[in-house]
Amino acid sequence: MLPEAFEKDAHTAMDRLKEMGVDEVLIVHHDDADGLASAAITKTAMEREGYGTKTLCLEKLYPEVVENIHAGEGRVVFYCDIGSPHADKISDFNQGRNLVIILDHHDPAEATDPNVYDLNLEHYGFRGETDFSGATCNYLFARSIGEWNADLSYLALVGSQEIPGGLQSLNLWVLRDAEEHHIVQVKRKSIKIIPLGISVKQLFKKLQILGAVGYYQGGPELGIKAALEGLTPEINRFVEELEERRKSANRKLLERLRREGLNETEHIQWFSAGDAYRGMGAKTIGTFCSYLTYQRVVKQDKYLLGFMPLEPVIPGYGELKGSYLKASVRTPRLLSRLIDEGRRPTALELLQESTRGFGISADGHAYAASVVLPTGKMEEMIERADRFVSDFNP
Ligand SMILES: [Mn+2]
Repeated sequence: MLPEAFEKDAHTAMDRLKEMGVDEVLIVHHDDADGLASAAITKTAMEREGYGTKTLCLEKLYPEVVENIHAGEGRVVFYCDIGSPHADKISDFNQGRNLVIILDHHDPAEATDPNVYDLNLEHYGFRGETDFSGATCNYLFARSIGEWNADLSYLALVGSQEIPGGLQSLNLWVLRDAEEHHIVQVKRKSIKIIPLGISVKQLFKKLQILGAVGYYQGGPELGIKAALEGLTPEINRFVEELEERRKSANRKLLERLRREGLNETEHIQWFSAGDAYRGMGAKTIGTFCSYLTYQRVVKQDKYLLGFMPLEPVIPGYGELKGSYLKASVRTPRLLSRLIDEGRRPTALELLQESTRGFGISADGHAYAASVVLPTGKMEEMIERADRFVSDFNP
């Protein structure tokens, strides 16, 4: 069963949307497989209602972009697999001017504008870490519009692959829904998407690469298309190319770091990737840092920080006013143990504390986290991080 209160609110939001009298809706979405699957669902559901759609894929929710989106009036804006943690700021920028529907599973902040509908199922008693993905939230919204959207159910299952521990709660309901409508077939734990002839896992893996690595090369749009129509030989080739390019960038950067070593303070070891990942999405730095924690060049008792410059342009949006860096932090094994014992701050605490006042969208958990910061703030951040660990008294 769909949660009744959610279904009721989804209908209210949809009624409001119809009253807006717009021809087109804007779909802002995240860059990973869950975000692409989310966008594919809501795009299709809205087109079936007769609306044109425009998608905007964001790696992080930059305040200047949100401000720009909400400066206008009378628009309809969806936030898919992104937005809930910033529902308060979205409300501040929106000031009642536009209708906003958030379909997300990240920990929500309170929306204070009545025109901002946050339909995150965390508000209905479910957990976004275990029970549902962003794509599941988008699917349940589409499904509450009508049963004709049941053919999109597989996309919710694709997005849900990012949730550890398998399908449960709402995600399990979606699996049953998909089976009942003959959209998927479960065979020896593999879920096959009947209309596309591939498995949920296969599609998930390709979308992860298209969205994150291919971010600046039309990857997100191609990913949405692939999510709806299936993989073509061209798309498969493009995914392989992206993988190759990333591997070669990783290899070169590792060689450089082995040669030059990392920069160090008392508690921090850090490096700047320079233009190693130029033209690739910013997730690449995080993946590389994870890999690096197992290499000998890394000290086991210090936080590992990697920085990379962000491109000045957001595809489909335009130029950013500010100049930004992405920072990723990972904790090597020994340090992770100290964090577990409460003797060191978590990776997320370290980033939040060291970028307080200027960091954008810090997110993550105990051993891995990331944030965006203005380019000129890197040294201040490193200093503050080092001091925070020195002063840390549990
Ligand atoms: Mn997600």
